[in-house]
Formats: sequence, structure tokens, C-alpha cells
Amino acid sequence: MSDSLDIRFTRFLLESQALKFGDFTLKSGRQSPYFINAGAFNDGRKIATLGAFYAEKIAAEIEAGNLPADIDTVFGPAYKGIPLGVSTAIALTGAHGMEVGYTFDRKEKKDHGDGGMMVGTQLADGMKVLLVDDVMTAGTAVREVIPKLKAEADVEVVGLVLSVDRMEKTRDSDLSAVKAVEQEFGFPVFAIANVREIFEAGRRIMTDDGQPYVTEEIKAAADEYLGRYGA
Ligand code: OMP
Repeated sequence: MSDSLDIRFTRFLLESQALKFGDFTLKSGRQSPYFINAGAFNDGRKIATLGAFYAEKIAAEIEAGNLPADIDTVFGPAYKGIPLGVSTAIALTGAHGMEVGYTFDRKEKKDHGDGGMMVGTQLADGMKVLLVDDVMTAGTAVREVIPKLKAEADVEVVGLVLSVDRMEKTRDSDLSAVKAVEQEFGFPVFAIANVREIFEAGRRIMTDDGQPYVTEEIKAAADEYLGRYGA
């Protein structure tokens, strides 16, 4: 039997060096002993593989009845969400036979041509939009993009799919950022893997010299961090 999605995805994160260990300052100001850098998926093979992981997760959630099968477009917020949305849409069509669009926002207002704020499949009232984003810590990025979508058309956001859920508490509650976003916006949030799954799997995935990627020391630092900020 092949490994589960979270284990395969963790191997991909580690082998492509998208998961780093050290000392990182997050957008939220928290000091973290690990960081997931989606910028590491910087060539054709890696971004295609990443899109295939997103599509596999989406197809599984459709199968489970948690997402609708008739998604109109995959929306990836600029800039980092652009390759995610495009590669996911390609994989949804290529590997899962789904006809979907892709859409992303412009960061700057355009005053020539069509003047539109969106690139790709244009949003229209009643469309079912699936958001994709890289990593969620506090949910700041997603909160910024929802008003932009709603200003464009009366779309239905059917869900958000992340690569990694860092499973952290929000600043002012014990709720995870993912749960807070679900409650605030009323759509489900899924992640290909969460940090606890990743650290569990990383103990058993070996580097070329036969050592686990996640050493005891790294695991201890992650546990300590999650003890403080984990939800
Ligand atoms: P929130 O917008 O607060 O949820 O933070 C997530 C964003 O922070 C991501 O979209 C990244 O820009 C960045 N980030 C990572 O890319 N990887 C991490 O492991 C942690 C962060 C972060 O700063 O929290």
C-alpha cells in the first residue's frame, strides 16, 4: 500500500527543501524553529508536483462530500497564490477530469485594456470559487483577499485549501487560525498536511546519510513551540 497523502507530502517538502529548521521570525512576530517556504517550488517539476498534491486533496474532499464537484474556478491570491492556483487547475483537469478555471487578482489597478482587477476566469455572481493558499499561521492573508472577491461579484467561496496548517492559536483566543477563519467566513478550510503530521512523518523519513530529517532536537524544539502557540 502506498503512503498516505500527508507522508508523501512531507517527503516532498523535505526533499525540495521547502521545510527549513532554524530560527525564523513570522509575519505574526512569533519566533519559530521551522518555516515552510513555498518559494522553494521554483521549477516545472516541483510546481507540477505541488499542484498534483492540491488536486489530490481537493478530489478527496469532493469524494467525501466536503466540497462541491462543480467548482467554477480556483482562486490563488497574488503573488504567491498564482502558481498554486494555475498548477492546481491544470492537475484537476489533467488527473481528475474536472473542468475548472483559474483566477488571480492584480496587485495594482490597471487603467488600460479591460481595466479588470482579475486575471484568468472572470468572477460572476453565483460562481463557486475555491481558494488556494500556501501556509496559514494567523489567517491574515486570507482575510485580505475575501473582500476583494466580494467586491468583484457575488461569488460563493466553497472552501480554502492550504498546503500546510501550522495549527497555531490566534492572538486573542485558543481557537486555531483555521477554525477562526471557518467560523468567521462559514466555509471549510483544508490542508494537505498539518504541522503535527509533518513532524510525525519527518521522524521516519531519512536523508541520504540515513538520518531522520527531523532529529530529536528538531522535534523537541517544535514540541516546545507548539506547546506555547499550538491550538
Ligand atoms: P498568515 O497570513 O498570518 O496566516 O501567515 C501565513 C503567511 O506567512 C504565509 O502566506 C507566508 O507569507 C508566511 N509564512 C510562510 O510562508 N511559512 C511559514 O511557515 C510561516 C509564515 C508566517 O510568517 O507565518
